[in-house]
Amino acid sequence: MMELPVVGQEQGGCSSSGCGSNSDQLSHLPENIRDKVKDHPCYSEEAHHHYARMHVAVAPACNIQCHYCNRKYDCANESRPGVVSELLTPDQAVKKVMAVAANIPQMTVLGIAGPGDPLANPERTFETFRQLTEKAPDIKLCVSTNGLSLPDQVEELCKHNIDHVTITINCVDPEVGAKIYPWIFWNNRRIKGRKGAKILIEQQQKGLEMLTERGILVKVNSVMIPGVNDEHLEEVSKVVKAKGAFLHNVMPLIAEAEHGTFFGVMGQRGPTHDELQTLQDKCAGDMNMMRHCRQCRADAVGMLGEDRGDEFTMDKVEMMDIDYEAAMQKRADYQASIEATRDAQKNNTGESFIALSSIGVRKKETRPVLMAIATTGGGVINQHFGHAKEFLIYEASPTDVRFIGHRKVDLYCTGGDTCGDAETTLQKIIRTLDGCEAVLCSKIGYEPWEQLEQAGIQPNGEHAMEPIEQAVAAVYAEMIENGVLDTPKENHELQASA
Ligand code: CLF
Ligand code: SF4
Repeated sequence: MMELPVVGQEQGGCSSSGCGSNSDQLSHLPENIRDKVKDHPCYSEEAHHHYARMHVAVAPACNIQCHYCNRKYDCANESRPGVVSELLTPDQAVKKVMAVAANIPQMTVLGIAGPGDPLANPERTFETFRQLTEKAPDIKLCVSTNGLSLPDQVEELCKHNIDHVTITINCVDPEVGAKIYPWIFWNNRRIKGRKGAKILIEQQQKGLEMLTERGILVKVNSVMIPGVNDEHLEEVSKVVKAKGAFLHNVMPLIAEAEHGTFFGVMGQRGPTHDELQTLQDKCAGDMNMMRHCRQCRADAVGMLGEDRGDEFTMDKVEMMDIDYEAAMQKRADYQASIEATRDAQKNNTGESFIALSSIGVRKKETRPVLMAIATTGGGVINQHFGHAKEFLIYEASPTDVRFIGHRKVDLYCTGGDTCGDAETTLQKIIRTLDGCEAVLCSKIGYEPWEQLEQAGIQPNGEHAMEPIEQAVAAVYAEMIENGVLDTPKENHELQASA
């Protein structure tokens, strides 16, 4: 009997990025690299279920203009790069990091990502890193840049033991670049159009090479802009991979007129879920892909997908009385318990695949299924449907279960008297979950259950507290056994809505 692969043994772009599995996808990496990524919520998809990151907004200036950015715009409901609420000095930033470290023991990474470009503000950025290396050596340091001044800063980055650098590379062709970057500020001059884009691209590529030569892990972020660089990003992926980038994160453009960005005002659309996934899959042939990015604010705090920034405004931080010694012990204990959970989950993952593979051998041609998962973290299904602000999307097939992204939704259950609105909100959620055939959560009310079912999405609350991939595999096996997948998906939806 042919054995089907257990999750994580599949080959492909996601395997070493950590995308797609609770099993040990990092196992093939050399130990020194594995150590650098295993607790980093952005560099390892599996780690993002367990560990948190925070950003400190110490870098106000930027040396380029992107058509998707307006740094003057500041809205508490925003969730996109280049938006910030509270600019900090390096001293304030360090205080804030220590306060968060004491209160969120799973916070393992401190990133500087704005609100401008961290390397266009080298004094503020490196002073923050210098103090943190001294005061919080257990926290990994991370930086994200547009790359224009990167080659000049590589040695300084090395001095501060920074193992993770993100470069946003949207193109390797200046013609494409001229449509994204109206100007750059270079050698005290504003350089516009193609000429500016060419310099930016050269600096990005040079910086990438210098970092990888020095063993620093480079993640490349690319914003997918339909009609502008979408068809070009496969080429970008190939080029950056050839130069040693560790991970590629293709993110959707977020552009709304009210943001006041050029693209927003001009009505440039972002990609659909399907367009994004298709491009990520194409790039994955050449590159490890990140698919769990939440396009964080420059002052984000907490697990990816949650923002606890309001708990740590500077006025609140100043009032906190923290016993750092006790806090550091608490961090160590908490992280040890996370590791025990992760180990247990890795050991468990294979079990459901034994069941799945015995069915899959018979039904090798069975179509894949998308499932939406409600979780607050920990790698398990532990959230009430009505409390979910986002759903993780997994694809189950006869050969594996893989994470493919997340979808944000409005909260269905807001409590109080707002339930009059619930029907509309529920309809929006159902639209957002388009393409999914099951939703797995810890609990769900009668009304949403009924409406989801009518829309062809089967609610399932039977796998509460189970590891996500194990549960997805089990539900997929049940669907095969019950003949649900014998009906083509389209017909199934038609029947459901009839
Ligand atoms: Fe921050 Fe970026 Fe470091 Fe992560 S975020 S500087 S690598 S610690 Fe992560 Fe946020 Fe996506 Fe960035 S989810 S926007 S990829
Ligand atoms: Fe905005 Fe960042 Fe672009 Fe600068 S590099 S314009 S801060 S998105």
